Amino acid sequence: IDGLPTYSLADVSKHKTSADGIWVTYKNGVYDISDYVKNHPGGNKILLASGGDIGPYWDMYGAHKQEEIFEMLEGMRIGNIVEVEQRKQGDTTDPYSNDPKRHPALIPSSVKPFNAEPPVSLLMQDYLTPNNLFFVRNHLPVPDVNLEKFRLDIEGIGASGKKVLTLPALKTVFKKKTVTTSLQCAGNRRSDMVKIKPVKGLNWGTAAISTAEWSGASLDDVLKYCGIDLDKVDCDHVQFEGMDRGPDGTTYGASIPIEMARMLKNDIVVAYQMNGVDIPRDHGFPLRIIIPGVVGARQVKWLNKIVLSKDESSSHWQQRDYKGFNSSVDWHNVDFSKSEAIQFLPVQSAICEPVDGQALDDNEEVTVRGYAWSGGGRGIFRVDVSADGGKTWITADIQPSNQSQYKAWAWVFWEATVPLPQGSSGKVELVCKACDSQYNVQPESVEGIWNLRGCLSNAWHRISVSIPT
Ligand code: MTE
Ligand code: MO
Repeated sequence: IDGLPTYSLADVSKHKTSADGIWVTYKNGVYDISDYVKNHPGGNKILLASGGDIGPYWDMYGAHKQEEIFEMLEGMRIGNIVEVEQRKQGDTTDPYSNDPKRHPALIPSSVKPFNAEPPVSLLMQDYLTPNNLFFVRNHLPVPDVNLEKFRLDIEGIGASGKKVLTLPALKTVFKKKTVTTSLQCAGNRRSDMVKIKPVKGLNWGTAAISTAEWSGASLDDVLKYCGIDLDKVDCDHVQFEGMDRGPDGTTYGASIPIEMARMLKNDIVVAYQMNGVDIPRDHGFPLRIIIPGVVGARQVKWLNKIVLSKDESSSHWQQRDYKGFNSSVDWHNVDFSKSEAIQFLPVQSAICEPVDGQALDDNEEVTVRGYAWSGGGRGIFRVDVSADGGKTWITADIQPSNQSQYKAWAWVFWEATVPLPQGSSGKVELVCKACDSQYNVQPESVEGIWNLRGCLSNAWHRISVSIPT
């Protein structure tokens, strides 16, 4: 190890492709993995770290695999890192300078505010998405919350003045409630809609969806403690407000109708934990509301206020965004007051393996894997997969997920081995579609559901792969 040349992280970052050589770092070692990658083609996850540190990816390998990879790496060591690179000092004029560090595997669709999805190749690695790979959807800078001063206010109808709860009170006064739910952005799979006609919105692929186990106090318990009975209170909406602020001082906010709050009351959680640890800053530290089966936009992060009201949240995101329209409505004739806010999401599924554009090495059959989920607690009854663009179908095996079909808050993973059409010219279209426990199905084409914001993009998912001829 001594006597090997030294490199800067900037040097390493220039080696990301087979043309330039593929380098990675681990601790203070620099490794040239080009030959390894050449000899192990196809879906190599180590490639995600090209030009950078494989440390953040380490957890993805099993314990014995880690040792194997470490030994293998040592054989490819070409040098050492010398400098401890100075972290850039925060620019105080940039409202985003205090945003947290993110996992390098996340694929940003925008950086300020930060929005990113995990690579599809990692989405199904774990049923519960690891916190640092969970998709991130921020509209504003991540607030820096002072825990000493942090309070949750509960006000409005039935609250007889303002009630205030501290974080320690939320953790000790109430029974800890845990729910496993998938969160999906209304814009997941928007990139399929963009292919038809441009839309306004982040160009999400198929991974603006993730799943976690959320723990906290149940909303029902918190309201009861404040003297409010969800079943009797004479209000029409429950509003949630976040601590993230725009330049004009307005905060992120959303609301759900009171009837939804009643229907879901045992499962709405004022959450302080995500997968067993404090919620990370990007996902709402220290508190967020979790409303199972509902669109991501209502699951307010950095929650510091709950208001019982006759009115919906007046926030931009409740009133002038996250609503559906038909495909003839565009920006010149849209009237947001004429459409209902998106709440429960429709049935969805997507193929994660193989990935779009992948070259398969078999021309007999292909094993296809993906996720499926529906809103409103509707489970997944069936997922179908086709290797001929939707003419013939095979029913996939759904991995058991230990939830009732009528109270299924989290996604399912599925898998199907499908024979490949013979005599095809080398390109094959793989398609999947899911059916939920109310026999709702995904629409066949995206044309009929196109809308100006590119929301609710849930047509049959189609990918194209090539097969050896
Ligand atoms: N809450 C606040 N306070 N600010 C936000 O920007 N984004 C919403 C929702 N809650 C948002 C928020 C949207 S649109 C989505 S899809 C989810 O958070 C994303 O949650 P995640 O970043 O934990 O994946
Ligand atoms: Mo979203």
